[in-house]
Amino acid sequence: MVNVVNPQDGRTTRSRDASPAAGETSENGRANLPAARRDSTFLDACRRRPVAHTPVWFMRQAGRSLPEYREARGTVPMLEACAIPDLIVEITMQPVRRYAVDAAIFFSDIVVPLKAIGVDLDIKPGVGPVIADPIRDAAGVDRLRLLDPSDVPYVTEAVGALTGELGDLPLIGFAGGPFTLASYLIEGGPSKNHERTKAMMYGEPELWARLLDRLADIAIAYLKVQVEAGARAIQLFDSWVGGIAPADYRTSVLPHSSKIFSALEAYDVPRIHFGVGTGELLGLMGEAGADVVGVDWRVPLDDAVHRVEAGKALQGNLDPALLLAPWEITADRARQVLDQGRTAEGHVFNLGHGVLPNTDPGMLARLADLVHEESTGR
Ligand code: 1CP
Repeated sequence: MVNVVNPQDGRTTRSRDASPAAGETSENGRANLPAARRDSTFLDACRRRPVAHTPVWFMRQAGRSLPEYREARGTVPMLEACAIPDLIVEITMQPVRRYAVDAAIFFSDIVVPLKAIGVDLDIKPGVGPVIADPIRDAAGVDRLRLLDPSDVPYVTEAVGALTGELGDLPLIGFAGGPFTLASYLIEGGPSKNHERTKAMMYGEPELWARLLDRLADIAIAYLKVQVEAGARAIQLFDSWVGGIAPADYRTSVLPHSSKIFSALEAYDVPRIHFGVGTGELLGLMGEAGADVVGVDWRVPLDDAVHRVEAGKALQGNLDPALLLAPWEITADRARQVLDQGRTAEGHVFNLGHGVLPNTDPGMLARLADLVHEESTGR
């Protein structure tokens, strides 16, 4: 990969070059080091090391708002697309070609490992994951078997191919957090209040713990597949866990998230943890074992710093809806996020949640450039 400056607008994009093969020496004289030893501002910021500029990537940068995504997907159903290595590679690469992002996120979905172990589910367009036979009792929990790497050969293949395509740019692997996956499985689909989920958490704590423990084991196996195939960071998306109180998080979720982060510790890849509306949980999410705590747009980063224990980097947190406002407003708010991020031991710029489907990709391109320009040398 090389950075190419467009003479018309001065923006930097990446282009695929003939990257040197393993063992050869690259243009800048550096030996073509094994992935784990190459430079990356993203990995450095996650590890709270000094960086030349603030790294940036966008949650849900792949898919959603890109016309070339819709073209590549065509009529292929989402879950089928997630099992076709060439398509996964293409869609993962699309935002990397457009934006000067410092990391790629693997194109998949949090329910892919559940589908792979035989859960009857679908991703319905405009809705999200829908489960045919929701889990409401011990028999349902027992039907969730563990994930074996041979269940997801397309993930291993796509991650492997991507690490070649991406060169120095790190690939982020991901999994769904235990509360969020439990919610889809118990409710049977997307839910506003997570009523049955919380009823099980409060009313049947042993069953709940068994379910979350099983989901943690599945997440561990799924994340290991991605890291062993070449992913250089992982993110645990517990998107909907912000719906519970800190005391319940501590007793009913944290032990399971902790299990996931501990199981990944030996791989020495940065572990990022994110959820929406988790202002009251940020400290606990760090305590669970994340190296980087993702912050949504509701809590300023200079406030989040005080909610999270020392020794953690922060990721976030521009409101994705700001990308629908005039550029100067977006730019001002992005500068604010950068300023607030400077109070953290490490800062990875991101949105406060995923890219909204109506976002103009041109705005994301400008935002990635602004983050680099405004943070260089500061
Ligand atoms: O950048 C990327 O888009 C990478 C791929 C990616 C990721 C990281 C997809 C593709 N999904 C996810 C994670 C994911 N999936 C999360 C966590 C992140 C977040 O909070 O946004 C969640 C909660 C899901 C579940 C899910 N899958 C939803 C949300 C439904 C709800 O409860 O509101 C939806 C709509 C999906 C479908 C889906 N996943 C991904 C895409 C591109 C789509 C749309 C499917 C389509 O185009 O038909």
